Amino acid sequence: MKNKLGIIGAPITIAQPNMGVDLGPDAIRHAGLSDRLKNLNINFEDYGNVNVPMKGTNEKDPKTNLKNLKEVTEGNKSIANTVSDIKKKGEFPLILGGDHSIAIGSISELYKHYENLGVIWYDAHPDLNTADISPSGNIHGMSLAASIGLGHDDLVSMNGSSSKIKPENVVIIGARSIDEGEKKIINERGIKVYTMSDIEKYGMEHVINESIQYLKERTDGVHLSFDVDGIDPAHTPGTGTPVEGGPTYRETRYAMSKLHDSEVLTSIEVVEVNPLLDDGNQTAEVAVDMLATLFGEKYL
Ligand code: B3U
Ligand code: MN
Ligand code: MN
Repeated sequence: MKNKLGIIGAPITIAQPNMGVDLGPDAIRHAGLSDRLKNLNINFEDYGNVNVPMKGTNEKDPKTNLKNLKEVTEGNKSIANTVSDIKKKGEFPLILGGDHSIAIGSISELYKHYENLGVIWYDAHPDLNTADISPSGNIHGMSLAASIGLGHDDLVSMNGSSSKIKPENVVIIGARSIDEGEKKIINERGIKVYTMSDIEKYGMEHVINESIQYLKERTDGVHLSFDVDGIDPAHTPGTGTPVEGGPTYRETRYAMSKLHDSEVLTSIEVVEVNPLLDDGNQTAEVAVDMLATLFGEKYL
């Protein structure tokens, strides 16, 4: 399947307000990622962390309504360049965040390698805000919007065209905190969303199978953008904006096992692990369980 993984840490933290999400990549490594991959006989190389600006402010720029636009843009360009190096080597990109703004950089490179890239956005939030409608000015809540061509030009046209992903090539799973402006974008652009209520109604088995089928029919590569706050915070408390009532550890792991079996994924990122907000390092440990499952680890 994947002949070799290229792993990078993408420790952007200033697209959200909490201290500590820059430690996410190392928390995930510390939770034993490399041993689990070795046990699966998966060939990989960890290239360490990308250098990104760490100093930001929690104030919105009154001109843009955004926080730290320049720094977040610069960090994401570096992430895009590193993802490009991994793709050039023919490796499967595995990107460890960092806050969810890193998807702007990763997708801005990944889309170039496919005719029609699809995205699975596993998250409590759809991250479809733009500068005009964002309640917070935090860019981590805008990364999916930027990837479908909506928002500030510096984010939207980063590293290439202004619309990287077609809205109909996106599937959001686990959403349960959707802002008013985001609802409008979902409806207007026809984005496929499985809310938490949908998961309760139809079950994860149905939701993940339908998502895989849907993307198989219309894309030639699928990026999984996995926000750990997608999972219920009972399992992943170490994250900046937890939302009660999410899919369980088991449901999520089941979905990851189905994604592994389907072989649709062509790149993965895991974001928003914040060990400073955690109880021990359990959120990174859960992230590693999910990654191991995505790469073929079996469990009962
Ligand atoms: N929708 C809110 C909150 C939020 C988005 N993403 C996260 N939190 N992690 C916003 O600020 O855009
Ligand atoms: Mn997110
Ligand atoms: Mn989220």
